[in-house]
Amino acid sequence: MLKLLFLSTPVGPLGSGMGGGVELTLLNLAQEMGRRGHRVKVVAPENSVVSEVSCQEISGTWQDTIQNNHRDAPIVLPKNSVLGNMWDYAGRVEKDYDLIINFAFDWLPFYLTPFFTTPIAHLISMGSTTDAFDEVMNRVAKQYPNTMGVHTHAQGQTFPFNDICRVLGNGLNLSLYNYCDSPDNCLAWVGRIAPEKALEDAIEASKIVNIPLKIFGKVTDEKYWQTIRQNYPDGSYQYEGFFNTIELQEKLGRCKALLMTPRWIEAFGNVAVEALACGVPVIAYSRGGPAEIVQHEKTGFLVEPDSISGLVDGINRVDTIDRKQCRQQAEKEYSLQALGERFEGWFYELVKQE
Ligand code: HBI
Repeated sequence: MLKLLFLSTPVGPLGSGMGGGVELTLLNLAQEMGRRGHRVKVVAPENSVVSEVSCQEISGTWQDTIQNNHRDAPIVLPKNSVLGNMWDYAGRVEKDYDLIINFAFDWLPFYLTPFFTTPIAHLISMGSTTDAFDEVMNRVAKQYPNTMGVHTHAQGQTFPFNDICRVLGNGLNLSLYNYCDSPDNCLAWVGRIAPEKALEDAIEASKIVNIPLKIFGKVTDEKYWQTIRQNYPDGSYQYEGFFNTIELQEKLGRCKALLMTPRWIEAFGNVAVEALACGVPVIAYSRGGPAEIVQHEKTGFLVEPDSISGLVDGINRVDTIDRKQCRQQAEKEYSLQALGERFEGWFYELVKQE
């Protein structure tokens, strides 16, 4: 039995959707490790919503999301940083734990790693973003090999230390997702509404095939969303809003396909697995995480990145996909049991090494 301390992302409370995929990963992992008999404590910004797992809420100023930064952006910490406060807490209690797992994609947890005695495992939730951040991750990777966890090879390859990354995939609580065999005539797009997700491409493709697009997710970049609304005034798309997992899967399952149009290297792409779990084929740019999840022509289509016509071809062929194959792939590779197996093995290696 391991005593595990999970340090959350500082961009907002767990359950708010600000943290995108990493919120889901943290909560799924905490519950699965609990099921496996380990003791888990989550440290997260105040007003986090965490069920079945004990959570230490920390006050302070949220961290700005890092993905809009230029490569030469300096490291920024706001006054009364919640990230700093979370790690102050970790420093006070580290002796009570066998392993600390960091879920923040931020400079500070890496910089602090050598000052902690309890080993720290880093689950890296994005691809390389700024030089100053890469520098500190690289130093930790060299000094503590095997502590840098990534979701996919594509994500690992964006870092200078990709040869010593631990590739862990990801996983979901599939019991929350119901298989749907007969969809309505609509397409889905799911994700944080922000420039790096290139929602405009999905809207363009849905207009060409004349199939309505349903958009699910949190608007995390208001200016970008206004631009979309101005550029595409007519109703070929419907913004459904941000839903919790139970509501999302019910609506997503009723779609003919999920369109994934990432402009950036998606570290993983939880939404691809959520769609597969509901029997929904995924039509994705062959880039980043989704390219390692979708089985081309079996559970969806991988198309040339940034090619609207590629998306259109995929949509026109989507009825050739057997939706049951999608659910089966999710069960085989992305269940919580499969996720727990991979992470538990990693954790024991790190605790033994110590
Ligand atoms: N930005 N500064 C910062 N820290 C994070 O942990 C972070 C982020 N942006 C996005 C994000 N995490 C999550 O959406 C990941 O799932 C990508």
